[in-house]
Amino acid sequence: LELEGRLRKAVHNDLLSLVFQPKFRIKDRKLVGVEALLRWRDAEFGDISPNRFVEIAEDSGLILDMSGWVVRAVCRQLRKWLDRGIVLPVAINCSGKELLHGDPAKVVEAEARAANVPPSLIEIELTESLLIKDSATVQSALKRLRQLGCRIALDDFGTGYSSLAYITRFPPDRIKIDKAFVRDIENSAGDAAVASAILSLAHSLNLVVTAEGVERQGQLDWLLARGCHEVQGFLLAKPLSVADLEARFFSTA
Ligand code: G
Ligand code: G
Ligand code: NA
Repeated sequence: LELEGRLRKAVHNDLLSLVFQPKFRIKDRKLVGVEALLRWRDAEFGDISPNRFVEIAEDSGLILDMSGWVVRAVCRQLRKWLDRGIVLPVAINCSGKELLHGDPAKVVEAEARAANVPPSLIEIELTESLLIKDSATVQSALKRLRQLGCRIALDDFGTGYSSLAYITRFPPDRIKIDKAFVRDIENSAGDAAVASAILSLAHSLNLVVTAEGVERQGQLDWLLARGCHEVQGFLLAKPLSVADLEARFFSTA
């Protein structure tokens, strides 16, 4: 409860920050986008994991203010990059509560307009668990995001319940293979089978596939050989501050 109060203060006083994890096209390792990940360092408790504080935010109703903060921060960052001629799509994580209780399309539209950035540079990553609640509310929220020009990605693919039915009813632009299946992909026949099935499904539906949690060259080689399009993971880049990201990919020096 004390943490909840501190989180509320952090959200309302701009004490959160974002890091950005690069995504690469496998075949030539070209940077194709970044995923925005929230960070919170409390003065007393230190760094608190988003796994923990996103849950606190959801349970306390803070989640809508928090995701509003994220969308605004991302739009402002996109503007700064565009001003320098950098066109870099940014993915934002979206929790189920945000889709069910909020109006993400309205928030994205307002913030994108305020910052004067095209919504097509924003991708929304949905965790599958929420899609089990395949409600009319979720469907219409997604439809409106899409109409705005946002891309939709299904995150943590393979770990949920309704994934297979879901992608035919609401085809996303991209699916992300959960890192649980990537961890041991070269050695575990089971994980390899799941990843192969996801890849062939995605190929036949013309979806882009991003593999998460790639830490070793062997995993990358496996994925490349089987037609995975993009990778994310510590092998190529961990989540980076804006300064580190720019120094590595956009330094003019
Ligand atoms: O960033 P890792 O670096 O620790 O992130 C842990 C989890 O927190 C991830 O599964 C990610 O989806 C979630 N997360 C990170 N940033 C955000 C955010 O801005 N919104 C939501 N809803 N979840 C986030
Ligand atoms: O599920 P989602 O994509 O939202 O998760 C993002 C989380 O995954 C963040 O906590 C991020 O720090 C973490 N992550 C990113 N790359 C790797 C990796 O190569 N290995 C591991 N173990 N975690 C990673
Ligand atoms: Na994600």
